[in-house]
Amino acid sequence: MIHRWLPLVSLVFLALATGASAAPRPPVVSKPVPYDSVVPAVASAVPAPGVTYEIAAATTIYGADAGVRDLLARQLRRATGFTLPVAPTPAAGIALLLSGSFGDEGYQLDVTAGGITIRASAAAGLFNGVQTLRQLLPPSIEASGRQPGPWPVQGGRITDHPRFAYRGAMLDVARHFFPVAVVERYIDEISSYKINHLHLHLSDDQGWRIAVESWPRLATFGGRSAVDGDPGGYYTKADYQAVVAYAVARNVTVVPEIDMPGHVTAALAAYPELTCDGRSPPLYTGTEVGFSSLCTRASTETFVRDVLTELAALTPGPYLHIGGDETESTKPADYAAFMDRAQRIVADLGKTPMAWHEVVNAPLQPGAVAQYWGTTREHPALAASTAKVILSPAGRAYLDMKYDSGTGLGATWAGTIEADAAYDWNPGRYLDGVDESRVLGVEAPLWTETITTIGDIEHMAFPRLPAIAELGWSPWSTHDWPAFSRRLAAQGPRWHTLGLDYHQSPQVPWPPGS
Ligand code: IFG
Repeated sequence: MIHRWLPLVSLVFLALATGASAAPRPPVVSKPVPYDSVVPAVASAVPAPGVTYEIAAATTIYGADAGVRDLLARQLRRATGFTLPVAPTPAAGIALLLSGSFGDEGYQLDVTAGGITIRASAAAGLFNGVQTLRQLLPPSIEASGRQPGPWPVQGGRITDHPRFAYRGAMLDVARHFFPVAVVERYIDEISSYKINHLHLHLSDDQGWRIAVESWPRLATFGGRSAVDGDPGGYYTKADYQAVVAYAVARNVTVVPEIDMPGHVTAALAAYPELTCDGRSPPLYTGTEVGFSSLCTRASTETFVRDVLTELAALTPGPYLHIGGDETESTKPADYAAFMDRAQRIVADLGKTPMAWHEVVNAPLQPGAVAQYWGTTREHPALAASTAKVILSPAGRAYLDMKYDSGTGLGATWAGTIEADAAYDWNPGRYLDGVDESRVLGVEAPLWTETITTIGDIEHMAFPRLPAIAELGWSPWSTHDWPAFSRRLAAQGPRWHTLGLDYHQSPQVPWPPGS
């Protein structure tokens, strides 16, 4: 039998003897990423065919704004392994310049064979330009360790700016608590798609998540519970300040929410004086809504003022969100009086009140913002009000809705939302009687009744959060599902490299390596 193998064996020896190796390894040619792969779609892109700049060992990153400059250097050093020194004054390589008039968050990105320049009027614009630049590099740039490269960037010019000023993501840290590190990773992920607000839902029936010195049991007792009896927790002031600092460095404004007068069982369990009958309910670990209410009497106002005063002092952003949703256990007249007073307290603290859209059933403070979460395209009271509007239509933007009937996590009360449904709506013309001029922007809430890990968060947020990010940033003229699905596909290898556990939507032509 061995005779049958002789020819093969001799062939192998012959090959080895003559040094003939396997087929030559194809050269690693990283074609530059095309400009139309970027999410959100940019306002204007003029590629220069055949022109590329290659980030290499000699590249320096320079610019006066050390924040964005040093953040970019850290991000690029990891995967390239290059030193990438930073400098405050011009040098060869990547320039981040504060010059010109590009609006609050706009930028201009120029790539020539000699270097890359990002110009902006403010650091926010430089940050946004850097997010675009990251997407113009090969997906392996997102790796946490050194990759072979090369690191070409398509030559040309991108001029870009947002359609809406408010592009938000909400994380419900009350139903389930998430440590600072998880919130910071989520900030990394949302800010890479130019989302610039993180709304933290800090209190609800199932838990109180922020330390309040004047009412300590809110967190120390009210923070013990979570849905299904899962581990509770809360942010100390230092924790919250760390999240805020991390967010600010990535052009993200934190919007804290204390949900009132409903969704308050954790607070009532901590302080019986907040109830009308003086008897605290037990801590709650279920998932019902609408059954709790603060006792809306004068003494409760002290509680509201104390809590919001401490929260305002920790929050550099302009908004305090006071909730106001699902108050079936509060009499309408009491609700109106309570929300009127709470908004005045927010305004007295120099902040702008934000609330769920039910707030239009109360007198509105000038400048108050209503967050629409309905499932229809009309809300007459909201249309008739003076409120500015943030759009979070539950059937489009609620990331806790299942993708389809096969999704393990999430709910279906507002329907199922696949990638195309998250994308195919126009925030500028969504609500009857609400003109685009009243629309501050969009926000994608992630409620966490069924969400317990960063993997769960990422599975529900990706690919739908980038869809909401594009609706908030890109000109409506770029709105096109087939093109967007290809742009989403280009994100797949990046998310794979990041170890981000996204939903491989069957609607998206994911490439190999996704
Ligand atoms: N509605 C409740 C949330 C949450 C959500 C889950 C709002 C404003 C259902 N209120 O959405 O607390 O339970 O999808």
